[in-house]
Amino acid sequence: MRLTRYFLPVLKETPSEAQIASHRLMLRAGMIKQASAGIYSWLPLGYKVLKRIETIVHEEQVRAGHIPMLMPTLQSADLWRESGRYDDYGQEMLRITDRHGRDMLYGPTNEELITDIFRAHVGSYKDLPLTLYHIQWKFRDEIRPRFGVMRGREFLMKDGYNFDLTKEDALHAYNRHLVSYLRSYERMGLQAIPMRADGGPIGGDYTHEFLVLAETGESEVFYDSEITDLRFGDRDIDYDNVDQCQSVLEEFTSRYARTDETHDAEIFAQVPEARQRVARGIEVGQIFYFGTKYSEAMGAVVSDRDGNRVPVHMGSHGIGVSRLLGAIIEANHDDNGIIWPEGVTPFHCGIVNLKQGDAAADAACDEIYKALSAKGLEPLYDDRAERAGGKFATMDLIGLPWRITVGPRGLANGVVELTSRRMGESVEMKPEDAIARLVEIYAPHFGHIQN
Ligand code: P5A
Repeated sequence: MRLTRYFLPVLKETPSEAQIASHRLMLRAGMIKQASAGIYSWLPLGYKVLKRIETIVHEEQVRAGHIPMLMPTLQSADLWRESGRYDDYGQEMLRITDRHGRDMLYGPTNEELITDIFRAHVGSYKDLPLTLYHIQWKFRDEIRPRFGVMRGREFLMKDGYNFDLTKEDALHAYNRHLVSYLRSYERMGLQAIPMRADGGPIGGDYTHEFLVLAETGESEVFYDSEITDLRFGDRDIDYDNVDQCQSVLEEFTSRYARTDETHDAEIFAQVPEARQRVARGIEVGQIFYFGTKYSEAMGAVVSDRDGNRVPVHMGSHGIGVSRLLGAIIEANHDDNGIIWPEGVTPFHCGIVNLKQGDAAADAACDEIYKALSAKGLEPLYDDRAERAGGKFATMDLIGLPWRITVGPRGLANGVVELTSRRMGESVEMKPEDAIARLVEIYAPHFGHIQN
């Protein structure tokens, strides 16, 4: 993409309404624009990152054997009356009446709708196990929407629902989700720690939240510092292997890690004092096992091996897709702007032309642009007739991890500069070497980029 043809409305001033870095930087980098309280338009740069995150989530869910689909945002109140949640959900639910006087609502979550789909089409244990998911907008009329996309009213969530014959099978589904979430967050360059939590309005007493440690996080968390040494890494996992998934769960949840909702001072005191940590975190996901809560209320039953009709065991599992942009920025920025992890960056590298209009510099930039594109990399070429300082400031603000700087003086020696946004280091090299280096860096993150 050439910057002169793109839509990147960066702001010079720091917006006064933004209290935390991620909100400030998303507004300044022209990623989002508030439409009304807690509701945002996703401008091209923000939309690009949102899609990157969605892609990672999709890939990891499909890898775990879960099936993508799409349910609507608007739901009928009748289903929620069946589960008993229509009254329970309170003012967080946005209620709408259609022209025929029917009660509708903008879905805050989809347990009822998916259970209705299940009961209409599945009647036998032979069709189980089944896990369906979608990535869809939700609405929760939060009393205090704040921090930009972090606590929105309209927000994008990946929500998945498992249906199993037995509690044992449903717990395997729970473990599968835990593993796939660990993989997903690491691909986004994040460490998200599973912590024992509370079921809230979703229900169930077996639930973990995934928290990214950050001073600006809304949740208070208590943990054993050893947990921060754990990495999922690139280990191979067989999602059908019950023991393997269970052992990952045990590895990642055996040390003390709880949110304030379930914190127990007595148990925490047993953690060696030097390893006790009290901090804040951003909740980027939550998984639940709630048994037959919805299947009993809504008649989602199957016949088991003996022909008995039994309610299915269920769980639901959510990732805060839009909130993740905020969480990633909170964990990856400096005074000059965002520093995207390679796995989610909107463009793979910036090209800065130090002397726009100089025939050799323009030609070299065009060539580098073409060569990068041919390898499947997406560059953002700053081809504006601006001073170098302004171009660098924009690149730093929008946070592309790598920048190629092209100028007449370097070209005279056959070199350009490759700069790491995170390390701040610049290395002079031949253009083809810079391109080869970027291919090497990005190939592990994007399957289509290869030498
Ligand atoms: C699990 C999937 C559920 O709703 N039902 C379907 C279950 N869980 S949850 O924990 O309430 O939400 C899942 C994730 O969504 C994100 N989230 C939000 N993101 C932005 N703004 C909000 N107001 C908001 N509320 C929830 C969180 O990341 C949460 O973990």
